[in-house]
Amino acid sequence: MLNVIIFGPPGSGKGTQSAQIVKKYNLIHLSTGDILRHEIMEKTPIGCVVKEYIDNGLLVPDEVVLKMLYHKASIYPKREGFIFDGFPRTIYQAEMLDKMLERHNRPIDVVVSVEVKEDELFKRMKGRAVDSGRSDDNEFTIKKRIDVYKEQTYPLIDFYRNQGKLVAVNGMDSVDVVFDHISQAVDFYLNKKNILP
Ligand code: B4P
Repeated sequence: MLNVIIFGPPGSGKGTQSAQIVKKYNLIHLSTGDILRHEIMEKTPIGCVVKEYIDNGLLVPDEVVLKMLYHKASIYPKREGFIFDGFPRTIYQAEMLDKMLERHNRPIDVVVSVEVKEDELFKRMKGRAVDSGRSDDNEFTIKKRIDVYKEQTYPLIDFYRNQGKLVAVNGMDSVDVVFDHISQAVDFYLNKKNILP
């Protein structure tokens, strides 16, 4: 069993890479961005609350995200491993995730940090805006999301480096090449820990 976090700034390709990682390692994909967008699309009470945060490029409050995440994670059988995509995004979320996983004796194995330069992030998200229909893919919100990332999410790099779980991969290459980098990093951890994929 394997628990992976895919980490990186907005537009770094977390969602894109997660789609391939889940297939190769047979993991459950938990994307807080996807879960939140689903709530908005369904116009649920939570969706109505979170829409304003997302449209303004802000993080949704920790308690809302944590409640949704716990609920989603509890649906799956205990033997499955997860890839956490876009979560955690604050130190508090990371601490709460560690606590939740400790209770089930299934800690995070590896945190893959996908590194992409800022001008490339803008380029990708503006490119995606053309057909994503995402209300947060516009110039003002993209800039805000990157600022929020630097302030609230980037500190997680040290949090996981101190746990000895962080591995950085170059996210500037093509989707397939980035996936190769990630696979090598995950396989290295699997071998080190003697875990079968
Ligand atoms: P997310 O859904 O996580 O959005 P993201 O960071 O932009 O996505 P990602 O990095 O996955 O980019 P993608 O693969 O699509 O979050 C959205 C919002 O939800 C947040 O701003 C926040 O408000 C809220 N939220 C989510 N989680 C939260 C949490 N835990 N706490 C609080 N709030 C939370 O890639 C982007 C583009 O690049 C795509 O068009 C893709 O095709 C392209 N691309 C990918 N890889 C490429 C490559 N190698 N080369 C060229 N293009 C590439």
